[in-house]
Amino acid sequence: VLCGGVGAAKLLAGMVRVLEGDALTAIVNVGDDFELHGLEISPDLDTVVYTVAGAIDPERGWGLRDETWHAMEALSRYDTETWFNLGDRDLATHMYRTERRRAGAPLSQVSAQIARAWGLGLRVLPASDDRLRTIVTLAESGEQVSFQDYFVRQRHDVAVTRVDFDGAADAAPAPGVLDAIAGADVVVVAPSNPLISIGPVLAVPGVRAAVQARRDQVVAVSPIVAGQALKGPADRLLGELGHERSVLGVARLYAEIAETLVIDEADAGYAEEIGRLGLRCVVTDTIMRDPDRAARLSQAVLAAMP
Ligand code: FO1
Repeated sequence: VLCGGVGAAKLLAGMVRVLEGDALTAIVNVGDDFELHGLEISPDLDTVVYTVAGAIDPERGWGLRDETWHAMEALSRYDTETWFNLGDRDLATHMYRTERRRAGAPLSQVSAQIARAWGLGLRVLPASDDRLRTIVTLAESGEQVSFQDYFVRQRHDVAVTRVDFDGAADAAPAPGVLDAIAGADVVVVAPSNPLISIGPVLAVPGVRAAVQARRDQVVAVSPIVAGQALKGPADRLLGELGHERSVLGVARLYAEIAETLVIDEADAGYAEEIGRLGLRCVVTDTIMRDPDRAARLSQAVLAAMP
């Protein structure tokens, strides 16, 4: 499963209910990663681990439930940035990852240790162990900012003209990524933002080609329902970056790499047009309101292949 953040994590939490954990490999975006207060932070990797572990905060969709914020309150005394909230328990994950990375462990090894520490059966792989950062160019000023500055500090309510993946050209797929794609019975593109979550995963040299080579076994799930993103800026970004703000825009982005596109019942009217783009279209309820719905969507995704 190619993953971004929240939508992907919810689907994975459903998939582990219908598959044995060890039958599942999550290949997770690292373009949102960044360093803050000397800590290495990997939001999409942590959101996947916390959600599948059942420890995620259900309202926020990121960070841990029952969290406290004393460290951030204490930090606000000093002249440093506090727009990115790190909960007291969440800090332990960033401290551990930073400690291991400073000791020379690759991100893939640290991610495996974190997943194991949370008792997860599935494999959690970063798309790459190398530095890859999503950089967003703002329409207003032409300024280039980090993903988290755009997404969190500016609450992503600023127009964007470009998205670049710094370091992608020199990045290598993390160990196991290409084998997982080549060997999978089904390759799933999770309902994450096609441009800023799945894009950086496919931008790692070799990954897009590996997925394309399996196109007949690739099933993508649209993160856009009735022209809207369920969470985050995917709909606006599609429009700002010149794509159609609908499942058709998603279908065009995925046509080369996926045979099948799963869309929500709200978009059933698009099924024929999607078929004309050369994709098979499966229409089902894709809104994962709870783990049962996520499990049912997972079954539909796994059954979607011809
Ligand atoms: N998102 C926010 O909107 N505000 C935050 O303060 C915030 C903190 C945060 C801390 C750890 C973490 O793993 C994720 C966090 N996120 C926060 C979400 C994060 O920006 C997004 O999950 C991804 O980068 C996009 O999927």
